[in-house]
Amino acid sequence: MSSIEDPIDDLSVTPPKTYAAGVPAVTHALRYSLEQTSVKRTALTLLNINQAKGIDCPGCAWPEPKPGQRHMNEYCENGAKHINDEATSRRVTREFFAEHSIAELDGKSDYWLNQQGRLTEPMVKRPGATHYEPIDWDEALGLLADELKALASPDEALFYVSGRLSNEAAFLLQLFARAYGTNNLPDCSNMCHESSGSALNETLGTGKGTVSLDDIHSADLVFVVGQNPGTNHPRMLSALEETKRNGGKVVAVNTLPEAGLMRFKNPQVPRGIVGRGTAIADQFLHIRAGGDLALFQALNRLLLEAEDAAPGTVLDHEFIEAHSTGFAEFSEHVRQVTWEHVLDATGLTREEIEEVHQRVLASKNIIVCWAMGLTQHKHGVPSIREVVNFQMLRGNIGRPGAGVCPVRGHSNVQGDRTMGVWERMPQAFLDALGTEFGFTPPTKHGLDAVNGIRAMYEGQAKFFLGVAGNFVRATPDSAVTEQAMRGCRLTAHVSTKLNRSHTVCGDIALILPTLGRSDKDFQNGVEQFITVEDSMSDVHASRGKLPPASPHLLSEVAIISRLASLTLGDMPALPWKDFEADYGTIRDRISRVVPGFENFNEKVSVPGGFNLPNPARSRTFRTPSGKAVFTRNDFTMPHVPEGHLLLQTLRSHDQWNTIWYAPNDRYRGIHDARRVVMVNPADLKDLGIADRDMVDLVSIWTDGSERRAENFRVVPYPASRGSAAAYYPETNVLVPLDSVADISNCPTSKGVVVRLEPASSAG
Ligand SMILES: Nc1nc2c(c(=O)[nH]1)N[C@H]1C(S)=C(S)[C@@H](COP(=O)(O)OP(=O)(O)OC[C@H]3O[C@@H](n4cnc5c(=O)[nH]c(N)nc54)[C@H](O)[C@@H]3O)O[C@H]1N2
Ligand SMILES: Nc1nc2c(c(=O)[nH]1)N[C@H]1C(S)=C(S)[C@@H](COP(=O)(O)OP(=O)(O)OC[C@H]3O[C@@H](n4cnc5c(=O)[nH]c(N)nc54)[C@H](O)[C@@H]3O)O[C@H]1N2
Ligand code: SF4
Ligand SMILES: [Mo]
Repeated sequence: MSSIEDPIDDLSVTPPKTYAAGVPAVTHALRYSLEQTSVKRTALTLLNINQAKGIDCPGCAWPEPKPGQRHMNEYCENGAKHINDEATSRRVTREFFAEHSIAELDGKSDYWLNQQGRLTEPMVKRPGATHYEPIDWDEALGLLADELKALASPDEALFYVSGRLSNEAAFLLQLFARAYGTNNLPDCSNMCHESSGSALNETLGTGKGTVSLDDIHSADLVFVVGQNPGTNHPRMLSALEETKRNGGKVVAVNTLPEAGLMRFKNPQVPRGIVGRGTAIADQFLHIRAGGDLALFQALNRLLLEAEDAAPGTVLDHEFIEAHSTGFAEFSEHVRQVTWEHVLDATGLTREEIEEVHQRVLASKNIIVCWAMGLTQHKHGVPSIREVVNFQMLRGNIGRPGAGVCPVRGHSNVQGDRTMGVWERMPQAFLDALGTEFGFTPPTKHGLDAVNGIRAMYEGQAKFFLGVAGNFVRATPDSAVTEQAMRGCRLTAHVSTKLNRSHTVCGDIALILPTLGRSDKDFQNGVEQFITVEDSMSDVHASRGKLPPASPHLLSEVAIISRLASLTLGDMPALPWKDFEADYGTIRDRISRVVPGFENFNEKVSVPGGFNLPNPARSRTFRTPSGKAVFTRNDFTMPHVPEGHLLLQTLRSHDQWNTIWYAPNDRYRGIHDARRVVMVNPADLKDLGIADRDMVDLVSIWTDGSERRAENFRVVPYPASRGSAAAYYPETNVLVPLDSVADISNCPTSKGVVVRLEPASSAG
C-alpha cells in the first residue's frame, strides 16, 4: 500500500499576497522537487530546463529569451515543480495495479493518483475485468488496431491531443487519423484558446498572436487581461519587469487582484531577492466577470470621440484605409454603446476608464495580452474581436512593440495546431498532406471536445484514444462525460502519469506509458530530439537528459507509428518504421507540408531554433478580403439572476491543470484546502452567508436542470462584485455540456451561474 495519502483538509486563510515570486518561490519549488526525486536528478532537470541544448519546460508556453541572453536558471517555481513532477523517482508497477481495483482507484483523489509516480509498462482492462493487468506492446497495439478496423466508420473514433505533445508526435497522429479516415481530432485547445483562434482568424487571418518577446519589452503600454501570470506564466513577469524598466506601463484587468499583477520580486536578480521588487500594474481594473467586451467597447468609443475632437491626431488612418475593412459599420455601431451599460457591465467608474483612455492616448505602441478570463466566456469571441478593433484603431498591429498576444497554456499547444491537430484544418493543409503522402484526407469537419463527448454519450463514437492530457477531468459536465467514456467500446491513453481518465473506462481500457520531456529518447541506439513551438511562434528543439522512467516505455512517436502501421497495413507512401527510427525523417515531411518549416532540420539545429513567419506581423492579412476586419459586436453582459453569482473555475498556484500538487494557493492566501469558494464580502452579506460557511454550489441551466458540487467552504475574498471563484477540476461538474462560447464552442468555464446553498450533506 502506498504511503502517499491525501493531505488533510484543514483550511486556513491568510491575507492575499501583494507580490509574486522571490525567495519563497524558489524554496517551494525545491521542496516539491526533492520530495519527488533525488538531488542529482533535480540538479539535472533544473540545469537543463529551457537551455538551448536542454529540455523545453513542460510547463507553460511562455517563450525563452534568445540564447546568450538566458539566465543560468531560466525557469520559474512552477516550471521546476512541473518538470520534477515528471522526473519523480516514484513508480507505478504491475503489482500496484494488482493491488488496487479500478473501482478503488476511481475513489482516489486526483492528487493521490498523480503522486503514485511514473507509469512503467502497458496495462489493459479487459471487458468485465475489475483490475488492469500487464499486456505487452505488440498485443496492446494489435488490440487497438483490431478495434479500429472493426468500427463501422472511421468517424466512430476520437483522437484527443493535449498540448504537451511534440511537433513530431502531433504531426504523425493527425497523419494517422486522416489516413485512417477521420478529422476527429479534439484537443485541449478546444477548452482553452479556441475563442482566440476563432476571433483572430476571422479578423487578422491568423490564429496566432502577433508579438515577440522584444515587442513586449519595448511596448509603451501592455494590457494583461483575464490572466494570472504570477501563477500560470511566471516568467512573463520578468518580461513585464523589462517593459517597466524601459519606461513602459502596464494595465491589468481582472476580477481578482492577483499578486503577480501587483508586484514582482525576480528571484534571478539580487534586487528581486532582497529588495521590494518591481511594481507591475500601473493601473488595476477590478472588472466585473464578463465585463471586458463592454470595457473595450467603451475604450473604442472614447478613441472615436477623441478623434472627432482633434481630427487626424488619434486614429491611424493610414492603417485603417490601407489595411482594414468594416471601419464605418464598426464605428457607427460602437458609438451607440452607452456609459450606463458600460458601467453596469464592468462595475468600473467612468473616471477609471477615462484614465485608461488617457494612457492609451499617451502610448504609441500597445500590446494586449489575455488568457482564460476572456476565452472561457460565452461571449469570449466577440470580446477578443473587440480587442482587435481596439488595436486596429491606432494601427497597433504589425509594428514593433505592438500587437495582440493570446498567452498560451501548454508548452506545445500552439505547435500541435500548427502540425494539423484540429478538427477543422484548412483545405490547403489537407491538400498538402494528401499530396505528400499519396492519399485523400477526409474533408468533412471532425468533432471537437464538446461534440466528441456528445457523440460518445449518444453512442456515435465508440473508440477514444487520448495522447497526453486527462480528458475526463479537463472537460465540462463531469458526470455526463464519465458516462460518455464508460459507454465506449475502448478507451486508451498514452500517458506519463496515472490520472482519472485511466479509472473511467470503456469495455476495454488501455494505459500506454510513454517517455516525458525529461527522458532521454534513443531509437536504434541513436539519440533523438523533439521540437516545440512556444506562444510567440519560436520553434526549437528539446532533448531529454534523464534515463527513462522504465525500460518498457516507448516514445509517443514510436507508439503512434506502430499503431498506424498495424491499423493501416503496408502503405509504401507512409514509412512508419522510418519515422520511428529517425525523427529527422518526420521533420523532412513536415518541411514539405507545413508552411514556414522549409529546411526544418537545418533551421532547428541552430541553438534557439527559428521564428515562424506570421504574415499579420507584416500587415499581410490572410482573410478573404486580404485586409484586417473590423467587427461589430453586440453589447452583451452575462445575465445573473437575483441571488446568484457568476462562478469562474480557475487554477490554484499548486496545480498543473487537472492535477494538484498540494492543497495550497499561496498567493491568494488559501492553505490546506481546495474545496473553497471565494466571494466578495459585500455579496456574502447580501446573501446572508458567513465566512467559512459550508455550502453546495448549485449551477442552473437554461433547460431548468441543476448541477451540484457539494461541500465548499466560503472564503471572503476581494473578487469583483457578483462573481465567485473556485478551483477546477472539482467544479467541472457544474458546467453544462451545452454551455459553450458562441462560435468557438469552448466550454464556459469562467461564466457559470450558481447559487450557494447550505451544504446538503454534512461534510
Ligand atoms: N502553474 C500553472 N501554470 C499553468 C497552468 C496550470 O494549471 N498551472 N495551466 C496552463 C494552461 S493550459 C493555461 S490555458 C494557462 C491559463 O492561464 P490563466 O488564464 O491565467 O488561468 P486561470 O487560472 O484560468 O485564470 C484566469 C484568470 O482570469 C481572471 N478572470 C476570470 N474571469 C475574468 C473576466 O471575466 N474578466 C477578466 N478580465 N478576468 C477574468 C481570473 O481571475 C484569473 O486571474 O496557464 C498555463 N500555465
Ligand atoms: N472547469 C475548467 N475546465 C478546464 C479549464 C478551466 O479553466 N476550467 N481549463 C481548460 C484548459 S485551458 C486546458 S488546456 C485543459 C487541460 O486539459 P489536459 O491537457 O487534457 O490536462 P492536463 O491536466 O494538462 O493533463 C495531465 C496529464 O497529462 C499526461 N502527461 C503529462 N506529460 C505528458 C507527456 O509528455 N506525454 C504524455 N503522453 N502524457 C503526458 C499525464 O498523464 C497527466 O496526468 O483543461 C481545460 N478544462
Ligand atoms: S514561465 Fe512557463 S515555460 Fe517558463 S519556466 Fe515557468 S512554467 Fe516553464
Ligand atoms: Mo489551456
